[in-house]
Amino acid sequence: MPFEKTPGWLDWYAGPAKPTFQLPAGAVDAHCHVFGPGDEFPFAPERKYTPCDASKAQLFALRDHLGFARNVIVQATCHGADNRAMVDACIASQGKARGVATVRRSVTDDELQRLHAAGVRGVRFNFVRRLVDFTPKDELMEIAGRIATLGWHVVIYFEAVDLPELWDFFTRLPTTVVVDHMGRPDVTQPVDGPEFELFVKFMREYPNVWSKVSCPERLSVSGPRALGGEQAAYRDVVPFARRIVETFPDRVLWGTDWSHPNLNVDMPDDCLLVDLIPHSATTRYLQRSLLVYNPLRLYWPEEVK
Ligand code: 0GY
Repeated sequence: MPFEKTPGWLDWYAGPAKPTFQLPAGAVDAHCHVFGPGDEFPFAPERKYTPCDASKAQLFALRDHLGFARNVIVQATCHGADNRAMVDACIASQGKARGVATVRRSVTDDELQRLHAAGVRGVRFNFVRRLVDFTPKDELMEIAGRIATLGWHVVIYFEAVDLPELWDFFTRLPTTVVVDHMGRPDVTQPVDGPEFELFVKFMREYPNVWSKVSCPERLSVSGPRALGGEQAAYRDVVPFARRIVETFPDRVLWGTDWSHPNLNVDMPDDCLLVDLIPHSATTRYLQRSLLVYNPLRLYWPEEVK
C-alpha cells in the first residue's frame, strides 16, 4: 500500500441502512468527496492528512443506495490542486456528477476549459487552518475573477470565529459564494446568539451568498444517538440548519460530506444524515428547493427553464 492512513483515521461506514425519509425525485448530494484510490490518484505532497481510499464506484453505490440522482464532488485538500480523481469521477458519472475544483494562480485558460468540459462549475477556497496553508488573498481574488467569466462560483470553507476577519474578502468576491457547513457554527451557542447572527447577516446582506446546511456529524456535540420522538440524532444542529433553510430557502444546498474526512469519533451511517433532512426542511416545498431546484440552478443550469 503506497499511502499510510493518518493514525486513528476512521474509515467511512460500509453497509448503510435504507433511509426512511423519501428523497424527492432528482435529489442531489451537493457535497461529497472522492479520495484516490491512492495508487491511481496519489495524494498531494502538501496534504495535512492521508485518508482511506473512497473511490468513485463506492460513491456512486452510496448515491444509488440512498436514493440520490446526482452528486457534486468537492475537491478535498488531501488532493491539493491535482483535480484528477475528482475529474475522473465526474466524467465516469456520465452527467450525474459535477465538480468543484481547487486551482492555483498558475492554472491556464486551457486547463480551466478542460475542467469545465469535465463538469466543474466552481472552485473552493479553504481557510480552515488545520487543512491548508494560507493562500494570499490577492491570488484567490485573481482566480475568482477568472472563473467568474466561466459562470462558475466560489465555495468557501472557514470556521465561524474567522468570519469577521474574512468578511471584507468574502463580500468582494464577484461570483455566487457558497459557504460550506453553515460556516461551522458553535452549536453550543444560541441559534440567535451573536456568532450565528453574524452568519445570518452575511447571507441577508449579500444575496449572492448561499449555504450548505451540511455536516451535522461534524458540528454536533449531542452526537448521533437518536433518542426517539423529538430527540433526533444530531438534534443540537437542527435549529441552525432549520433557521437557514427557512430564511433563505432559495439559497441552500445539502450534502452527505461522504467520506467524512477527519472525523475522529462516531463515523455516521449516511442513512442517519438523510433521515435528519426533514427536521431542517420541514415541508415538501423546502425539501425540493434544498435537494433539487437549488442544486440544479447552480450545477445544471442548462436544465432549468
Ligand atoms: C469537508 C470537511 C473537512 C475536510 C475537507 O477538503 C478537505 O480536506 O473539506 C474537514 O476536515 O472539516 O467538508 O469535507
